[in-house]
Amino acid sequence: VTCVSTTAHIALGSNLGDRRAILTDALAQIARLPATAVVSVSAFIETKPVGPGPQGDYLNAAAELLTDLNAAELLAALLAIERSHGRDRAREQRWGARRLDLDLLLFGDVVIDAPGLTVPHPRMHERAFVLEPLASIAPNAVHPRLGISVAAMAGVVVHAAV
Ligand code: PH2
Ligand code: MG
Ligand code: MG
Repeated sequence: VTCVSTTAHIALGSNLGDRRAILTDALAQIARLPATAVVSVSAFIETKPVGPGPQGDYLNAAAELLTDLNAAELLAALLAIERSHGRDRAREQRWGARRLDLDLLLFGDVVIDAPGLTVPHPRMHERAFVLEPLASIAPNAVHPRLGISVAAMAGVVVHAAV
């Protein structure tokens, strides 16, 4: 069998419960997925909530994976891990508090526009809480739609926020 592994990048976030334990556990679950390895993980950073308030501060992180799953399979596995932490999308507010959020940011240089699966993540380039941890582990990863690196995107967002 020939396996062509893809480098994928994900964002992790939590602002309910024992945030550090939840993110650590989610990373262990991702490492146990079939045909998937966790290559690197950023520091966990404390961030102010973006979205409807009041809600608690987030712990955010980014990770680099190597996987033989396709993008749809990887996303389905990430959503199953969210559910295993008690997340119920039907009962929560958009951008509201959550125990665990796992977002698929980049999947190699793949571009997908399907219902429920947009890759690269449609808002990653405007979110410092995504770009800052991502830039620490994958500064040279390139956004295949925008054609610019993660480091460049992070710099633009930091300057826009000042
Ligand atoms: N996620 C959201 C909405 N707002 N704010 C921060 N700081 N971190 C997040 O991960 C986050 C958010 C929706 O997924
Ligand atoms: Mg999400
Ligand atoms: Mg999110």
